[in-house]
Amino acid sequence: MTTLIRGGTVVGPTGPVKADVLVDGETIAAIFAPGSSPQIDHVIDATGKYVIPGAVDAHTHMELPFGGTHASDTFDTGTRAAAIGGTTTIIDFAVQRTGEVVQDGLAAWHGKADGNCHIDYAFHMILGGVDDESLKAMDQLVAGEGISSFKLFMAYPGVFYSDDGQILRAMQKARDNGAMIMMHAENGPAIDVLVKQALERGETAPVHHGLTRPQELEAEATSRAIWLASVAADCPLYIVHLSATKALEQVRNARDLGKNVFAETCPQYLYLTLEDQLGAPGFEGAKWVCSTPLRSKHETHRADLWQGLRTNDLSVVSTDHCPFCFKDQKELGLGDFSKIPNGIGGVEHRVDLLYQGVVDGKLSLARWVETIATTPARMFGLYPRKGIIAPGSDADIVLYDPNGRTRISAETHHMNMDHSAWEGWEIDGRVDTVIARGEVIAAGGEYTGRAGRGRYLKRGLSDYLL
Ligand code: DUC
Ligand code: ZN
Ligand code: ZN
Repeated sequence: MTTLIRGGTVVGPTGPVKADVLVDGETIAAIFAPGSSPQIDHVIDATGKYVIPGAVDAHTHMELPFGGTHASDTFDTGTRAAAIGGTTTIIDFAVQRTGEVVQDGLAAWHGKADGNCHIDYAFHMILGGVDDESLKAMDQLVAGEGISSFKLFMAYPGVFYSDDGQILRAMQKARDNGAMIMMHAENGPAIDVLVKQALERGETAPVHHGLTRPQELEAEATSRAIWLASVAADCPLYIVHLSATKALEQVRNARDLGKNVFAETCPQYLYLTLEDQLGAPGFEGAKWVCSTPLRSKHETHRADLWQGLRTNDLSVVSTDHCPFCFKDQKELGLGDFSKIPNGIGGVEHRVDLLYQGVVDGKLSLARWVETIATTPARMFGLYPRKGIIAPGSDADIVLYDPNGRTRISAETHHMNMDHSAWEGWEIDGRVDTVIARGEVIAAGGEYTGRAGRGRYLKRGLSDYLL
């Protein structure tokens, strides 16, 4: 079937332009100047709407085992929510648990996702242990499985943690095979000392999760990761969920030196704070326990992160979607903040929350699209299939209504969570229509997609490799 999306303003990384988009089957066939498109029976009227590439969320954790429980969204519920919010591709993190064969961890992740996704999906691989076997597996995943990025943790000793020697070995391997190393950059052993001392003082409330993870320990780990990557012959390095000014300074300095270093931030760090959310009375703040943590509103983090997005020191906005229900899951940490499962759910809201940055004058339209769609696709080897409205690309298209309004609430969201990190927030703009590989899966508030229509995407290498 051919469909013409007529009368809208197509937004790409180079800016907005009035144009009509012709979709043929699953792909974009052509783009026409207004008034020059052919006669087509099936027309979608995009007058007054932005026509943007389906968004790409490069950081999600469906069903992640964490802290004695599992992230509460399955691939079914999480990708459905993503789709409704205008995200048409996710890259989730498959997990190699410590002691497990990497390929077994990957097979288990395929088992969770296969047949359950509403949108196309790909995987990064978390390495829970770096040794001769897992280093060999990295080559096989890059060459044969379409997995070209590996996440390592400088935090969580005894769980996901890798020491500096392991990190260096994985980086050297990545330098050889073209993969990207993604780093959770927080100094875990130092954090563990601060956590123990806080608990000994009787400081058990959720806010102490943030206070025991000071920005200096994020900056130190970020800097150490950057220097380790330099030693590994400038292995490409991507810092995940960057939250704070001092860590951003490390990334900016490295990029100014021309290093192969990139970073993402997440909506929670752009809007939410240690005092207003994590420091909410009683145990309420548990809803906002995530790592890296929310930062103080009395410092310049949020303004600096918005600026980093404008200057491209921050290249991508992902969600780090890792939802846990308050009841029975977050509650595991009642009386001990260190037992609260870490994570915030937000896969449904990233497109809207970042559009609010456009409304507020913090981002251009082009930069909005670039940070939520084009750059994540390019960063992780999905471009030009995803992340752009161009002939030959998959017809993943969102019609965005700048005159609409979005109200966020646990009562109306589609994620499998009993609360919302954004409860009651009102946002200018609204996802109007979502098209995934040529199929309209959401329109005017009605969802018509289905589990199993999403396909696994084998990824190539990053476009940003030097
Ligand atoms: N951070 C989180 O908040 N949750 C899961 C893992 C992580 O690094
Ligand atoms: Zn992390
Ligand atoms: Zn994460």
